[in-house]
Amino acid sequence: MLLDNNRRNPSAILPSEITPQAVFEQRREVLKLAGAAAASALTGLSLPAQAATAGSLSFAKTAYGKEETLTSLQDVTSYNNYYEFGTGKEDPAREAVLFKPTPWTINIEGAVKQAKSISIEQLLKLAPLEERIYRMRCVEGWSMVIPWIGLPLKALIDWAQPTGNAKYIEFISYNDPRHMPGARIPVLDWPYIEGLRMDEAMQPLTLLAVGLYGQVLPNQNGAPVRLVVPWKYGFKGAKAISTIRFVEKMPNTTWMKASPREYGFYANVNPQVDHPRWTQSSEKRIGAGLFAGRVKTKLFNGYDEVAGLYAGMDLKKFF
Ligand SMILES: Nc1nc2c(c(=O)[nH]1)N[C@H]1C(S)=C(S)[C@@H](COP(=O)(O)O)O[C@H]1N2
Ligand SMILES: [Mo]
Repeated sequence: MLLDNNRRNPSAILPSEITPQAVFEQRREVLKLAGAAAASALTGLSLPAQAATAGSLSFAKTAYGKEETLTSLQDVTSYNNYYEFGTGKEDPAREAVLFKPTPWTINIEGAVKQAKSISIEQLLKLAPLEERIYRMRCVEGWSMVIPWIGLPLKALIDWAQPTGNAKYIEFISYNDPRHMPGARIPVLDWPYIEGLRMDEAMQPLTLLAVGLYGQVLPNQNGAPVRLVVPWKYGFKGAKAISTIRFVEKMPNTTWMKASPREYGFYANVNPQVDHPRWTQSSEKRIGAGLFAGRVKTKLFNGYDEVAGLYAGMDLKKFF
């Protein structure tokens, strides 16, 4: 059933159809987009030419994270976790080059007034786009600072009109082994599924990102739309979202299925609760240099405004 839904998002070129000429044409297209994005940096967001609302979209700068030192665009786009395109950090940048994230729709289903779908073009009209600089912390012990462009997830939730039975939201990433070499390998239980409690999803920090560094979201970072939840470990940020399902029960997420002892549903950044294989008390900033040393990790990644969501909860138990 999930796969049926996902077939509505076909990436245009099958691996078997790729000729050297096709590869060349695609690359040229990619470069053209990169050029257009660079030209409009800081003032506009260029959408892929194929999108219905081609051209430039503006986004507002915000105060979020303006004091932070950004991780370089090079590091943000070449050191990635995206197992659908391989388990190596450098795999996604290479393997996702031909992936076509347009046209795209997100299916909205489950506990909603009416199941429906929304195109990226419609999504972008739900709320003004904002640039927000967020600290990102991966459970593996490294971190980055990324200038995302996106809109609050709350805008989409309001549009979706969930019913009173909606207690959690499930995010299902696009999954098509024909276009995602890593998805042909059962390293995870595909498709990639993440989830949030409803109040976490409505929290103003929770973002649907469609861009970074003034550009359309690169494929390796989860084009065309991915979740960003800066007070949680990076794996909560499902990439290339194809379905959003409102549910009554806590979703069984991909990483919980893979290793429930290591990955909890909440996955809040917490220096007091170590992962069995990695300390969570400190982190390495990617690109900070060989001698920079480790940075102390903060509870909720320093986003103290979310503490109220977990008042009275034992964060060691609900990790
Ligand atoms: N669909 C999907 N989403 C995913 C992942 C993945 O493998 N598949 N990896 C997660 C992990 S572990 C991290 S740290 C972030 C990395 O995002 P970035 O590459 O944009 O920094 O994406 C998350 N989202
Ligand atoms: Mo991660």
